[in-house]
Amino acid sequence: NAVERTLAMVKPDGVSGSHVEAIKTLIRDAGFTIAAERYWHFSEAVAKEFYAEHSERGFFPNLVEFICSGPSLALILEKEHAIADWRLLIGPTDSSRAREEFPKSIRAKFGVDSQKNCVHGSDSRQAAIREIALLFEQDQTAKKSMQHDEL
Ligand code: YYY
Ligand code: MG
Repeated sequence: NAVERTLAMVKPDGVSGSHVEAIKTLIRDAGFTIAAERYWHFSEAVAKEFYAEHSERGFFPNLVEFICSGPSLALILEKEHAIADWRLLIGPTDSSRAREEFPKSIRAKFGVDSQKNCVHGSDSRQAAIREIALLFEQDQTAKKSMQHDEL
C-alpha cells in the first residue's frame, strides 16, 4: 500500500479559463496530497520532449503549439494508487466523450474538445517518473529552456 506519485497538469486552457482553484479543490476532495506545484510556460523544445510519444501523430504540431500558448500548472500528486485514480478523475481524452460517459470527470466539466481538455495525467509509473523529472527535477541549464513565472 505504498503511496504513489503522479504528474498532473492544468493545461493552458484550464489556467486561462480560471479553473485552477476548482481543480485543486477536486484534487484535495478526492484524497490526493499536492506535494509540489509549479507554473511553467512551455518552450517548444520542452513541449516536444514532454509529448515525445506522439511525435508521429497528425495532431502533434497543433498540440505543441497549444501547450506553448500560455502557462500551465504542473502538480505532483501523492496518494495510494495516485496514477490510476487521477486518470479516472480526469476522464477520457475527448472532452465530449467525457461529458457523455463520465460527466463527473474534470474533462467533462472543464474540457472543450480532444485538444483543449484542460488537464494532463501520467498514464503509467514510468511516465510519472519521466514527467516529474522533466518538470520538477531538471538541472538549472535545462530549466533555462523554459520560461517560468510568466503569469
Ligand atoms: O493521455 P491523454 O492526455 O488522455 O491523451 P493522449 O492520447 O496521451 O494524447 C495527449 C494529448 O494530445 C491529449 O491530451 C490532447 C492531444 N490530442 C489531440 O490534440 N488530438 C487527438 N486526437 C488526441 C490527443
Ligand atoms: Mg497520454
